[in-house]
Amino acid sequence: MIDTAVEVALGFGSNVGDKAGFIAEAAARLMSSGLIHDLELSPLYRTAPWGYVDQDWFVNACAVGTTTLTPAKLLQRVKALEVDIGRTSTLRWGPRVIDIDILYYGEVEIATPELIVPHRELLNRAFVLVPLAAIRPDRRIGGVALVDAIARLGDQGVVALAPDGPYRDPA
Ligand code: PH2
Ligand code: MG
Ligand code: MG
Repeated sequence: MIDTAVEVALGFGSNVGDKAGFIAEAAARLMSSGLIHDLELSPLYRTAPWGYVDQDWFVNACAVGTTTLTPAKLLQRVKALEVDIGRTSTLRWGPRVIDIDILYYGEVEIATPELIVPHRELLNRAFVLVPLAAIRPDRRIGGVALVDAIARLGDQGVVALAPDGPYRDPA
């Protein structure tokens, strides 16, 4: 625990099963378990798979809130939540029920084998930048405005989803 709450940003991704539902569940459980307070969830986006492209499309979103957990403790709790929600795959960049990444933790910079914040690829991935900029349009990372980072990227296939679908996979 730390004395003063810190603003953190989390990135969510899912490309298996009820993608949007898993993200909603993650956000709800982050709040109900007291890991994150005053959580704001971004809109949901349908995104083309990045890295390993031969897999289903993703739903991505970001959330911002506050925490009193240390970065290491937050990471530990977030990883446990991924497993609780049903994450089993360990294939790097492969299909996953839920991925929850710490994008930034206040202005803190951390580089340990377990955790790098700000997230190493934050400024390069539209599926993270676009949802994050939707809720934190003025945020800068390493001196770079999120909106400028987005403008530098080409089209990475990130499309906002209407709140009531058509994003749910057919049953
Ligand atoms: N996550 C990955 C690898 N590739 N592609 C998209 N579109 N969205 C993701 O969340 C994602 C990905 C590894 O974390
Ligand atoms: Mg992850
Ligand atoms: Mg990830």
